[in-house]
Amino acid sequence: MKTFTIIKTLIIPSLMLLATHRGESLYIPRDAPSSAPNFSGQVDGCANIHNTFKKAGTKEGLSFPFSDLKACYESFAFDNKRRADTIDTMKKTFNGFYVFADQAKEQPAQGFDFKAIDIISEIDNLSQKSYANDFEFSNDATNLVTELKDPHTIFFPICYTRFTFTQRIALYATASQDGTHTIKVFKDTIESQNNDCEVDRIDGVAAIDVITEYARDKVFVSKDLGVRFNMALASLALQNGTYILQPRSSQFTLRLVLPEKESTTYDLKCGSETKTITRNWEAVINNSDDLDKFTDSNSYWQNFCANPPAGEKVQPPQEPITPEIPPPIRNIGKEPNVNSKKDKRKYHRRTKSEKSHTKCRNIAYPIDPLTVNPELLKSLSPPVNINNLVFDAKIAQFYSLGNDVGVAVLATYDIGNNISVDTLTTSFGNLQTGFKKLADNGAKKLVLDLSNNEGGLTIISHFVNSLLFPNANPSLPTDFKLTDIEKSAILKASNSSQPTNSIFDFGGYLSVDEQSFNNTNEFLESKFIENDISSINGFFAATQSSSSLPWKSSDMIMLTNGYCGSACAATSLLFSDSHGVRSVAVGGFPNIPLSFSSFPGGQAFVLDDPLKRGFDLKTDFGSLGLTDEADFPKDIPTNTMLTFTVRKAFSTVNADEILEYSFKPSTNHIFFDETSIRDPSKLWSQASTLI
Ligand SMILES: *[C@@H]1O[C@H](CO)[C@@H](O)[C@H](O)[C@H]1NC(C)=O
Ligand SMILES: *[C@@H]1O[C@H](CO)[C@@H](O)[C@H](O)[C@H]1NC(C)=O
Ligand SMILES: *[C@@H]1O[C@H](CO)[C@@H](O)[C@H](O)[C@H]1NC(C)=O
Ligand SMILES: *[C@@H]1O[C@H](CO)[C@@H](O)[C@H](O)[C@H]1NC(C)=O
Ligand SMILES: *[C@@H]1O[C@H](CO)[C@@H](O)[C@H](O)[C@H]1NC(C)=O
Ligand SMILES: *[C@@H]1O[C@H](CO)[C@@H](O)[C@H](O)[C@H]1NC(C)=O
Ligand SMILES: CC(=O)N[C@H]1CO[C@H](CO)[C@@H](O)[C@@H]1O
Repeated sequence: MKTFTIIKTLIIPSLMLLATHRGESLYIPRDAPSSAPNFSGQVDGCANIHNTFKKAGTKEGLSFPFSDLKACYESFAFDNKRRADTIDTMKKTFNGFYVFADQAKEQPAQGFDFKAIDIISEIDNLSQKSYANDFEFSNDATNLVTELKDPHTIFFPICYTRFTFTQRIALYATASQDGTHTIKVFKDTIESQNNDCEVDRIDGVAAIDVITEYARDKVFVSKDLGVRFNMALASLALQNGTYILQPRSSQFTLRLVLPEKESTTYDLKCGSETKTITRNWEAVINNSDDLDKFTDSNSYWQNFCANPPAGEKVQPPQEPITPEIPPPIRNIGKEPNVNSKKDKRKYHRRTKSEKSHTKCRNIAYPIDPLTVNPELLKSLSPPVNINNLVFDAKIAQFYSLGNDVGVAVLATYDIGNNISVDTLTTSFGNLQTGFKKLADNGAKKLVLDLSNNEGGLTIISHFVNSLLFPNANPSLPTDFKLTDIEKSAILKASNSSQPTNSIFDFGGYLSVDEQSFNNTNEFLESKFIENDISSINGFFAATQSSSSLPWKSSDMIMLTNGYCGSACAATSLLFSDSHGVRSVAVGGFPNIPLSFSSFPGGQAFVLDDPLKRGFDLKTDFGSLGLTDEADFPKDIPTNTMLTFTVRKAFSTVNADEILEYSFKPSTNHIFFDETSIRDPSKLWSQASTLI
């Protein structure tokens, strides 16, 4: 039996935007419903929201005033016991499983910008403060975790994130090498004549300073402030074949967390004219079905904040979803020469003594980040028309620019929740076809656009690496934290006579030189990689096409806005470190180097998958019979998603270099202008001149 392991390192959830799937309820069952807190507000904002909805008689195009949302959120009484239980769970999760707790205490490497913190003692400090209501405490916990500037790691309250706040405007920045840096209007859906006006001041303060401070304090999608600055502003991303606003971009004017005040003034310069506009925050519900679920503060709490919500049956723990699937394609063709190192890699076969993993770990990440209120995003996106599409692979698109340049836009490594041999083989085949068509069209130079790729399946990342560099190891070495509780899981999983679906089962991994682990000690003492290489090489063997692409490192350049994360960061870091591929990053600050990728992590994991798809820490420990361990985190008393980086990735060139904490600037740096911010093909042309 062959191995087939899929690890999804997807990022997710930013606090920017996020929602439940329509019809599915997002909650975390626990043993008993928590009681509703007593209503403590003066005005029942939740009831006002309901009344606005009733009066309108429709769910379409509704928005609600900031003041009602604020009153609604602030209406839930603070509860000491709830705080104590939440803190206990956070501490156990971060102590036991968060792989970067030690690194987070160190001052940032030059080039990065974040506050060094001792996350455990900071969590402890939450118990010293006084809070006027539940929202204040929850917000403090959320903000504390975001200080790690690690989007794999979030404390995400479902209660306070059902609405998106918008000012119906999106901004961008132009810059030039001489140091000029200007904020402009990307799209104003209320007064379109403001588009491209310069934003001089925001609430009376220089606009650049306001956006920079917001990016420093509130945006957490990267340890590089320049990347956070980019994501505070508008950025278009290929989503299911169309360019629209990236759901985690534009964070200054599109927020999931309640803004601090009701309105903002913008002083604009439009040609020779100056004007001041004032914008109030409006709240738009993402899933309009949610409007049927509450009439006042009490029912809002019961349905969105309590754990579990009213009306939801407490579900018995489910068996993990583990479809039996064979490796994608059997090795065919000539027998490998097992003495050749290269062939060993290509045709690695499991011996009888190896643990057999024929199960696909079903690794649906809890939330699909792209299913967020698409209407709001579309309304803020200009139309994008790019010619010369050569092939559309959905997760990627391939374009030919005249003069010998091929462009591969690798938009995501996430193939959705239908992960099977068929869907993976299709994705592999499509990616291969796209690159081949570029080569067939005579592309001598290759621009790889990795902007806004938030990662997804590591196996797709490894496939892309193997496609372009067939003779090299496509994986980054990783390691767990190896705390006592993780060691107990590793021992328990390895002592099982059957392969388990636990992420702590060493059968799912190989040593860095691609050997199977024979016992727990070997595993505990080594770094390791995902055990997916034989599946990828099986695909190549079947299609007899592993080395037919024409490009060398020096024929390629990677283009990014720095927001190439997780499994995308893994690709870009291998290309750069191991193969010397150059990179051009766009945006950030003039004269300050900009990262070409962010949050390589390792692997994100979630304490308890709100959608119960069987891939979370609680299910994992449940299957090992270890949830009663004293150090295992109990359920959070409110409806909250807690995710954390559980594995760290290392450099392939410096064995002890932890990539998440290494600043890796791009080799070239360019900036947006009025055209290229709305037309990615302008950036492709610029990038191609650097090859
Ligand atoms: C809510 O009110 C009831 C009755 O007034 C009281 O017994 C209870 O302690 C209050 N609960 C909270 C959390 O304040
Ligand atoms: C946490 O609390 C301790 C003791 O009260 C205090 O010394 C420390 O400064 C606090 N840390 C922060 C970051 O607030
Ligand atoms: C993606 O676009 C296709 C049409 O191009 C559509 O049929 C499909 O439903 C879309 N998928 C998602 C997830 O939006
Ligand atoms: C999953 O993908 C397979 C293969 O493409 C397809 O046959 C099947 O219908 C898909 N299942 C769902 C639930 O979309
Ligand atoms: C391994 O399993 C056997 C029974 O299957 C049990 O007796 C032994 O204690 C287990 N060892 C560990 C380390 O859990
Ligand atoms: C497992 O044992 C085999 C045979 O002795 C050895 O070649 C291989 O290196 C071992 N695996 C690891 C990870 O050490
Ligand atoms: C995940 C989810 O519920 N998305 C919804 C957000 O809101 C839009 C429109 O309001 C829906 O179309 C999405 O399905």
